[in-house]
Amino acid sequence: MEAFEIRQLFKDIYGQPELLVRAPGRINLIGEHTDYNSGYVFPAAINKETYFAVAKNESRTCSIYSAYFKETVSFDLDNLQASDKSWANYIIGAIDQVQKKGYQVQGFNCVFGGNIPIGAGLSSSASVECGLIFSVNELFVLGIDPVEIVKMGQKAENEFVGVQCGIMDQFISVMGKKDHALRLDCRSLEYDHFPLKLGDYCIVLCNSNVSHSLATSAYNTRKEECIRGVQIIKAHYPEVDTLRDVKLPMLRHLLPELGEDVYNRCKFIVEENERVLQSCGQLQKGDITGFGKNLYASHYGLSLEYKVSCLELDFLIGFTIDKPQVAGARMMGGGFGGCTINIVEKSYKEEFIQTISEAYRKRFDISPEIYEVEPAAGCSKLSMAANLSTTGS
Ligand code: GAF
Repeated sequence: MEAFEIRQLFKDIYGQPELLVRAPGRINLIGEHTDYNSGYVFPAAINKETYFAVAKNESRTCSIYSAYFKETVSFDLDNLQASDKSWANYIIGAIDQVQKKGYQVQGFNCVFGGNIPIGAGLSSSASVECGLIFSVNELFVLGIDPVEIVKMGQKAENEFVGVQCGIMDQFISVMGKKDHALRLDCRSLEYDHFPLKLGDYCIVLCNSNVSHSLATSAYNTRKEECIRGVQIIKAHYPEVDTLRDVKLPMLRHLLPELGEDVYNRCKFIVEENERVLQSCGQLQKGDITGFGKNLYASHYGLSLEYKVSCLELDFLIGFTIDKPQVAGARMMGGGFGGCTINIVEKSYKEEFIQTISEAYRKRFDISPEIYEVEPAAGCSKLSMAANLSTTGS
């Protein structure tokens, strides 16, 4: 759904909205699973977004209609409880954080929905958490600064939803910049925007349309394995606080103590951090070939060492390998399903979409969805004017 449709739905259900907000999903160029290891990530906000229409209702109750799920949930601000509708916990968890930080919120009505495919690994959940906090911040003039919105969104997911995610998705949903990617140091939260200029190439996402049930539990397990790795390494190198501080030679001689699985997880993170830094330099120089090689190296690591890929994602990447018009590709996000990101020559795009779709359908009997995306701005207010066709500027 588009912004004007969300605004219309609000009018139909609740009357005139006071405010319209957009909150983008994201891609991640490179730097996977590094965020919760205090490392580097290189995401971009995209022109797939969730829209919020909101208005105060002069009560202590919030009524929220999700156009993604076609359901309404109401809750009492003085008695927040987890909902049995999982989508609602992203909203309730976000309000919970705002109140816990001492900000005064009153009752409001909200309709939200948009065009981020759910479960595709494009961070629809971060867009919902951050978009909602951004909306109440505007509606009640709370004065929450953008990085605080990011942290509250992440905490909502950690505490209310129960996914121990890092900060990347929320950070980019709030701090994204049109036509730019963002390199984030997840330890200091220092960041730089990089113009995302790919020359003759474009970004094509292939949604595997699978979402394996392992995703959440394996995500939390990977985080625990990294923590275990750091504990062992720190006993030998007290200066190490996170995997960000580790160099490969330190790891090698600890292999027997770490065990093969934890060693592989740590090795992947150390190398992935290095790849992020290299990739930023390569994109600045217009070295798409070098950048593409790093994407493939990232995928191999995610698949063979970090073990968060799956048959379907490996197939989609395997399909691209002998195609000279694809500079690089890899699975994107938490893993076990969702999208791959592909850097494809513009002139080959249509043929790529057709051939990869056919091959995937033939192999798995599933139709992939393909999206071409552009880097967009982070959360922002939209004008209430009648014509809401373009966003993300
Ligand atoms: C998910 C998480 F939400 C992020 O924090 C990040 O860890 C990502 O998986 C993997 O890089 O999107």
